[in-house]
Amino acid sequence: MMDGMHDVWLPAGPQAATLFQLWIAMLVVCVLVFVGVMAALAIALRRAPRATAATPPDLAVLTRGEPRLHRLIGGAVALSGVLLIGLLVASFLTDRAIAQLPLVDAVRIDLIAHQWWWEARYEPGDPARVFATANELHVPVGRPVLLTLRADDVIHSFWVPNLHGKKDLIPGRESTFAFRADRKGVYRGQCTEFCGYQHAHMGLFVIADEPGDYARWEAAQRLPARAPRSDEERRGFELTTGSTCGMCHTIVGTSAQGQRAPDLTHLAARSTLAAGTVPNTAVTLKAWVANPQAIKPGVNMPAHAFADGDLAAISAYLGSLQ
Ligand code: HEC
Ligand SMILES: [Cu+2]
Repeated sequence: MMDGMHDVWLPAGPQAATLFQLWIAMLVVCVLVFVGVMAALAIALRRAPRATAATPPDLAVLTRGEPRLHRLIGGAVALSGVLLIGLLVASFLTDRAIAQLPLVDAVRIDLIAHQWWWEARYEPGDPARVFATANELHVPVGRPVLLTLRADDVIHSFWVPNLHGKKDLIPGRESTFAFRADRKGVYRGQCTEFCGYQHAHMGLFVIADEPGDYARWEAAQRLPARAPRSDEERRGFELTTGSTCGMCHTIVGTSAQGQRAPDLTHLAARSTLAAGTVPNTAVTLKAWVANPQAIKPGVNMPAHAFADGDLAAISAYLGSLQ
């Protein structure tokens, strides 16, 4: 199964790099302050008078005052203020920097969060070029990506740590989010706002391809579904389009036109099923169609009572949808 990096320590884009720098700055300041406080505590403990129960109290300190101590404490308070304001300024500048990604020639994607999967519609503004996929977003290296975020049911949150920070997807409230991947690779993401039973199984992958690979992927995604080639695939096609699947799923070029579930037109081009829950293989496909509840309990797809041979045919057909 696709692993993918999932690590704020390995930024692969300009915004993740800026956030990483802020994180390092905060870590350094906090470590220095912590070490300073601990050192002051150690000195104070060492210098504490070794009094016993019988030692009379030193009342002279009441009239003498402690001007040196006051200066020290005043200085430490002032230094804390300066450091905090410094971090505030750094955080403000980081916010500005990550908002300034140039969007020339951006890949536009509508990203809609569902319980518990991600719907992606590429180039939504252009009816001739629009296509849909789910859970695995390919993007070209070096080109900005502009996401329009929406949620279908409850609040979800998009987070691909190697590429950017988090952003919530809120029902009824559209927002945008831009990032750029500067290094080829597979970057794992995760819904980071608790959204119900299968929240933990709501992963996604951003696959940053070289521009040529991306162009090939994009061109292939835009084609309608491949026609079945073998008898088994044909049987699978008939079972899939002839049963309830099409009420929820779309397979472009067939009668399956549902809008409630992942687009299956090019299912075989994805390496995982059900938002990164299981690898996409003939075995898992069969198991998933027969009883998705066993793999992802509570999922919004019912079990289907097919005979074993029929399941194999469906799996063969879906597995052919490159
Ligand atoms: C009531 C709606 C519904 C019906 C009917 C339905 N599905 Fe699904 N299906 C879903 C939903 C919702 C998901 C996404 C589940 C998730 O990941 O949380 C899904 C996921 C899948 C996936 C995984 C897709 C991916 O990209 O991860 C496959 C494959 C699939 N369904 C095949 C089928 C087949 C084949 C049928 C018919 C036998 C069918 N489904 C019937 C709702 C439905
Ligand atoms: Cu969630």
